[in-house]
Amino acid sequence: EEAAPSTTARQFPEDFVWGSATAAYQIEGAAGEGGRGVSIWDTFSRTPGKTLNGDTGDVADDHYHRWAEDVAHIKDLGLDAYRFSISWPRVQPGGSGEFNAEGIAFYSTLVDALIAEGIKPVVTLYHWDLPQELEDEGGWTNRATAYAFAEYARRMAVDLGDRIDVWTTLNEPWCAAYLGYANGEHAPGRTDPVAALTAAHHLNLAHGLAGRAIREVLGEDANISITLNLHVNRPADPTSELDLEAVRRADAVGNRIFLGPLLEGAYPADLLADLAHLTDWSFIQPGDAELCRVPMEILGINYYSTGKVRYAEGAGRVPEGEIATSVLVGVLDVEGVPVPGPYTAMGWNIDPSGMTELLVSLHATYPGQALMVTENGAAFADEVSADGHVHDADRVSYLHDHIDAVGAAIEAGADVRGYFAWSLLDNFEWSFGYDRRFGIIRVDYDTQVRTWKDSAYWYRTLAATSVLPAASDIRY
Ligand code: GBH
Repeated sequence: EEAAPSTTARQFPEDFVWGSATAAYQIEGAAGEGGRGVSIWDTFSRTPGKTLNGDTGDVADDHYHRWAEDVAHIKDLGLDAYRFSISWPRVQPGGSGEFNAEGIAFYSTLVDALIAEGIKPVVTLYHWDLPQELEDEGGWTNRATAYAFAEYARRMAVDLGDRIDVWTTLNEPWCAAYLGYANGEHAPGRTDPVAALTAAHHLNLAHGLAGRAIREVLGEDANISITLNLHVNRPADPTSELDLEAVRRADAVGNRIFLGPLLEGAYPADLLADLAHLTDWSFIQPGDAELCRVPMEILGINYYSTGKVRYAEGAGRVPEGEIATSVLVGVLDVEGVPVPGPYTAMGWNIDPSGMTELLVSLHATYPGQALMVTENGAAFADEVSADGHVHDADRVSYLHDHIDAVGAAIEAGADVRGYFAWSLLDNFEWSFGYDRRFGIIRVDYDTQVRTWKDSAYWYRTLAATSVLPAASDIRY
């Protein structure tokens, strides 16, 4: 499926949801305030050498104190929905036991303020900030963490109740498991492939248990969701059987390890076989895979770029005594190959056709499943011009072309309900700290002043009209 650049304008459905997204640790700051506990990202970012320039989320966008102004920006942008995450340690400092009324009140007030402005709250319960006390007990490698997560989710369903439009359990379990436990780039910074696979399973289980808990509290009215960063893996040589086999293996460990249990109630047999040299999978207990699946109203998709793999005899065989840090966790004879540009400031390639391909293929595999693009966006080397504006034409065209690709997927039959630009604000970009800016609104980290970039003005027009202009007709 090729998403050719549109030559005509594209009208999106009447009820299509236009939103923007953030995450708690990336924007809130106030790390030591309001009774918040310590998360693995506090620990990780405060450890020398883990983040660019030693940046931490201690202050971030100071959203904890400036939430009212931020809600006003969302309102002025005319967005239908706002996707944010709840910091688990802010509402339950130790990850189990006592809840923190002050933390819950913060989110309750935020939700009321959004609703008062007609903005739908789309909540993510876990965007990577695990309470440190749970990590001390093994984190996501510990099965008990999945059960603790379900109790936290249950409490949020009780306290925030029917005010929440979409309940997203987890953001990108791939990142939480593989970047956190296999390659060490994210908190908690572990490098152990079996730990990463164990974490992946416990995250799947956590979704299933939490989804059931929310359903028990709120009944059929609750919209349950999870957000996945699925990988569009292209073969280095599309005519090579071996490269296609490499794609199958990468797809199993990157995508189907989540899609299988979450949507089909079973782990793919080929995945279990591929990695049998590494693990006996005994952390998956009988009945678990079915437990991971709960009926989902929405499947959230975060899409940024595409990848390429090839068959490479010997790849993935790590010599005794060396540490395996590949995110192709345990996969043998497969290696990633460089993808042609253009690239964003993250070094990720810009390829809108992957968006269409992913949404259309999900629709083909899971025909009844409603989809939502819960993140898409780009970091570029933004600068403030002499006129005080940020003329981020590169971001406008990135957003335009990817939204166009979403439109192409809808045209091809995919049931895509909405699109959320990542991100509302420049923010703490994980191990890249404040060096990479994804916002449609610029944040001056000295003054905390928010300035709309051209992309924000452009996105406001789109949200107001639901008409995506032709590429040749972009104005702002
Ligand atoms: C999301 O992660 C996060 O949900 C969000 O918090 C974050 O700020 C945002 O994206 C921007 O990073 O390494 O060249 O193979 C996205 C994570 C991005 C990880 C694409 C895998 C593949 C590019 N993914 N990446 S490459």
